[in-house]
Amino acid sequence: MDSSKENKENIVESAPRKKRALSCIQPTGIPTLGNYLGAMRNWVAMQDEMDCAFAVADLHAITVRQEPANLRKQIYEMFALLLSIGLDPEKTLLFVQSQVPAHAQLSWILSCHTQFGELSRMTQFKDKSAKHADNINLGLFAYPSLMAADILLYQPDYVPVGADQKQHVELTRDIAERFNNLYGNVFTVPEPYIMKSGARIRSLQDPTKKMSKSDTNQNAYISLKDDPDTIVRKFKRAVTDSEARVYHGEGKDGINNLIEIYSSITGKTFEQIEQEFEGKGYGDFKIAVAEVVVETLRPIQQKFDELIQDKAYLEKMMAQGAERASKIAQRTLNKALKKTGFVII
Ligand code: ATP
Ligand code: LTN
Repeated sequence: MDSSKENKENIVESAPRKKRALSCIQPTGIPTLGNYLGAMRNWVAMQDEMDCAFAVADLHAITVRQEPANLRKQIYEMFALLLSIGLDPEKTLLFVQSQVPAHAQLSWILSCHTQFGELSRMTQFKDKSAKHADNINLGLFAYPSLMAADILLYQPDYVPVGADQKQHVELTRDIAERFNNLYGNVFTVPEPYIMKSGARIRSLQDPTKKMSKSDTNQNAYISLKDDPDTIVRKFKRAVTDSEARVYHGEGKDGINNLIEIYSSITGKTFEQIEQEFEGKGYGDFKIAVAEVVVETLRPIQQKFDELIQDKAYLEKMMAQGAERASKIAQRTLNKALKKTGFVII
């Protein structure tokens, strides 16, 4: 080996490796402001500092019944939205989960290392099985082991999610540690990465609940596709209290939520916001929150409207993502299969 090449390799060798991050979002509807502020916006911020991978978790979506044509439409839309919020496929791996078969394969192996008791404790399972009492299927129950496979295949250090997903990432850590203890080091044990601001945006109609895109009441959430008038109307109707003074305090869940949204977008502290709206009523405050949300969503919506027209481009980007993702995922899957005792040919 010539010495200059040797030198270069040494430099690469000694440079600390970039941290890795992975997260996914289900194509179960147009994301809400909660999804955006709690998760997606942070993904964009992370892509310059870390090696990132983000996926559309379409296999997860069928844990509740989906109409096939609608699911297909939502997969395209969610993929287009990932591009619209500013994720750059040159820097960041973007893909659709079902297009990388290793996810379902590793999920089976991990299922055999996940306990019934652990899965029974998952809040999302309890919530969703109460909501869909007529369809409590095996997939809904086993969902966290598929999520663990999504994560562990890519050996990430961090999983950037909203607060509601912390429990699933912790279970992923337990599964990874159990597997590593049994068979030797196969998986990186990842950490949940939850931002302080925006991690739990609440429903505009019932601020004790999280804002969710599958809420049956459309006034409860701001969809990333809502037009300015709709956004203003929904904020005007947001449930608050009867006190009419803007401050963050106990028993003021509705106003606390609006302050949280305003703070998370403008970067202002709660105190600065309280000062800004001193002597003003809830009406003025709601309009101000609506305005910053409208301006945040405007460029995303413009890009989305453009991209969603171009199916061929979206499919090309999906194919590129799936190819790159499969290479990484297959490497981890083979390692896990081999360590577990399977014959690799
Ligand atoms: P569904 O309503 O279909 O159950 P969801 O919106 O709760 O879906 P996902 O689409 O799978 O859930 O969530 C994608 C990401 O958005 C996750 O990281 C999740 O933690 C985050 N997230 C979801 N809801 C909120 C919220 N209200 N506030 C902050 N983050 C959220
Ligand atoms: N369970 C998540 C979506 C999801 C996910 C993942 C998040 C599926 N696979 C892997 C992070 C990493 C949800 O319901 N929000």
